[in-house]
Amino acid sequence: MSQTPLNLFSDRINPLSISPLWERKIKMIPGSQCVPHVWPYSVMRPLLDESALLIEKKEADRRVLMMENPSLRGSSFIANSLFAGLQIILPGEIAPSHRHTPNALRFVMDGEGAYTSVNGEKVSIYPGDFIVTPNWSWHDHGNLGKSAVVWMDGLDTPFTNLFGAHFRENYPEDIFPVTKENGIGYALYGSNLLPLADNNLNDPNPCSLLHYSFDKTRDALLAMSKDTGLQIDKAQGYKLKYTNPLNGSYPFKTMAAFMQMLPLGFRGQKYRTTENTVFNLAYGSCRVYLKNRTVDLSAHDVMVIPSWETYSFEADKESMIFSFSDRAAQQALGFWREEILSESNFE
Ligand code: 1HN
Repeated sequence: MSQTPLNLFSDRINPLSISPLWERKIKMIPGSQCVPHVWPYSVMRPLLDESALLIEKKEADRRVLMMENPSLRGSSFIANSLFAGLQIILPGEIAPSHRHTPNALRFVMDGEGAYTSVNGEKVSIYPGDFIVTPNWSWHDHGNLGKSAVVWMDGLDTPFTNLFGAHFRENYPEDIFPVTKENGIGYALYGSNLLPLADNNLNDPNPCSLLHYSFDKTRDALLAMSKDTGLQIDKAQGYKLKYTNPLNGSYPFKTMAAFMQMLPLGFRGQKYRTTENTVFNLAYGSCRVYLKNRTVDLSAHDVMVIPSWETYSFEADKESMIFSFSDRAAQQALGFWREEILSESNFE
C-alpha cells in the first residue's frame, strides 16, 4: 500500500483497537458462512447405539451427539443461531434434573416408554411428539419402556451465548419432584379453553402447554389438506406452526416450530428465507434441491438449511416434516424475510 496520509492514519489507529468503517471487509448481504447439511438417520442411529455401549447416561449427563454445521466445527452449533443434537436413552435410564437459560425443545423420533418432566409436570412422550422446555425450568427425563428412545434436542444456546447470559445449574437430586398429574397441562390447555383468570397473562414468557402430540398434529395437517378453503403453500406444502395457546405466539421468544405435510407428488417452488431451519423428516421420503446438489431424505434424517440458502422440496410419497427455526426472534426483531424464486425446480 502506498504511504498516503490516509493509510498512515489507518496504520496508526490499528494498535489502538480502532478500525475505519470505510475499510471494513465483512459482507453486508443476507446469508452466513453456514452450509446446508444432512445427517442421515442410517448414520446417526448406529452411532447413537454405539455411544450407549461406550458411555453411561449418568456419566454423559445427556447422551447427545451434536450435529455441528461443517462450517462451525468446534462451536457445537448447527447454525449461527441454533443447537441441535440427537439423544438416546436406554430402558431404565434417567437423565438427571437441571436447568439452564437456553430454551429447549424436543422432537421424539423413535421408541416408546420415555417421559420428560418439566417443572414438576411429567409427560409420557411418543414418536412425532413435540415438547417445550421453557428456559430456566427444571427438567429430567427417563425411559420406563423396553426399547431405546431417540429424540432430537433443539436449543437457542447461541442466543444466550451471544449475550453472555448462559447460566446452568444441577438440581441437588436426580429427579425434580413431580407435583402435577401426568398429562394435566394437555388436559387443561389442549382443548381451546383457557382459565378465565389466568395469572400467567402478565407473564412476559407465559408457560402453558408443554407437549404437542403427534396424533393431534397429524389430524390437524390432514384436515388442512382437505380444507379447500386453505391453499397449499407453493414452496412448503401444508404447514402448521406450533403455538402457545395462552397468546397464539410461537412456543418460544426465539424459536418457532412447525410440522408440514408434502402431499404425494408435491413439487415445491424454489424458496429462500433468512430463517435458519433444522428439518427432521417424521415420515415418508422426499427430495430436496439445493444450489448445486440434490439430497434424498428418509424418515428421521436431519437437515439444516441456513439463512438465505435456496431450496425446494419434491415428494414421491406423502411426507411429514418437523422443523424448528429462529423465526420467532427474527420476526420480533424485524429481520425476517422470505422469497419465492421461481415457479418450479426446473426453470
Ligand atoms: C439439555 O439440557 C438436554 O435436557 C439435551 O435433555 C441437550 C444440549 C445442550 C445443553 C443442554 C436435555 C442439551 C441440553
